[in-house]
Amino acid sequence: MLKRFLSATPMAFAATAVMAAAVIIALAGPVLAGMGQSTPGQIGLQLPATQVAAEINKFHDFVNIIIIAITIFVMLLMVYVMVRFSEKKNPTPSKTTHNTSIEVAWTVIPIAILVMIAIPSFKLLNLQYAYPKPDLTIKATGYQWYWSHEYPDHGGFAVDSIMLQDEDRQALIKKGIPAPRLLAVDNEIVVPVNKVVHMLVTAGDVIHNWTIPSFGSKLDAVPGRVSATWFKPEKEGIFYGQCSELCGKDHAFMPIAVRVVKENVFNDWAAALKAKDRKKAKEILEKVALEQAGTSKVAEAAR
Ligand SMILES: [Cu+2]
Repeated sequence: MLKRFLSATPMAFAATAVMAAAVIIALAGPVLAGMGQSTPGQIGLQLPATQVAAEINKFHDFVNIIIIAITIFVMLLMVYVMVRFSEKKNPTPSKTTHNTSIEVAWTVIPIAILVMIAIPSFKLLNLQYAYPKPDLTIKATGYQWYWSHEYPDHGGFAVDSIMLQDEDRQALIKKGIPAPRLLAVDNEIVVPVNKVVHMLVTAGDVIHNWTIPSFGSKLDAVPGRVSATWFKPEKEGIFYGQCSELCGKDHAFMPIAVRVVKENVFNDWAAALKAKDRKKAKEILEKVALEQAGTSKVAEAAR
């Protein structure tokens, strides 16, 4: 009996568990996720806009399938044992204390699962620390409670991003520019599409954290230390993040907004800021924001 139970039942359980896990991931993941910001009812990660974020999403789904499969497998096994080997159904219990093959299996299978997880995990780490040659470098400094972004290779101008209050958001929304609550800022960071951006991240007072989930970027901003990450956005649009290190009373109100635009638009914007023409830079951005809002509406309607 024990032999038959060991050979047939766990295999069937395992197969059911893996299939159920795969179905849950496939249904819940991409359907509810948003691009560049979270969406109501979202379950999965935000949709990726860089290769690193895409790999993080894949790795997350892969590990989730394993987790769900193991949970379902153990649960079914416990239910089976409780029913099949209850005192009523099995009045004289077996005196077995050792079973070499099952002991080998419960040692080898977990090791194999960990190796299966370790290989893509190290590959992903390697990609995150690859630092391809930069086309652009931006230095982000976190302050209580806003972000300042310097462009050292474009004349060193700086863009301070302060969260928009409701009145200013409504003014933008009236113009047709989306300005989500707790995410929209007065001065967005602008980067060209398909270019490698090196982010240098530091802080001026306490520890903050610079992050854009759709880029797969998250880095502590530590006073007196400069950390680095990189991203290469493959999609145009607006991508939001929020300070992710508890930094004081307005921690929840220092969002990060990165606008990814065509290279010529970026060049015009950077040239305007270099010439200290903030009004022109703002006009360029508003125009792009309107265009991008239009295309995302068209994309939504086509869905
Ligand atoms: Cu902060």
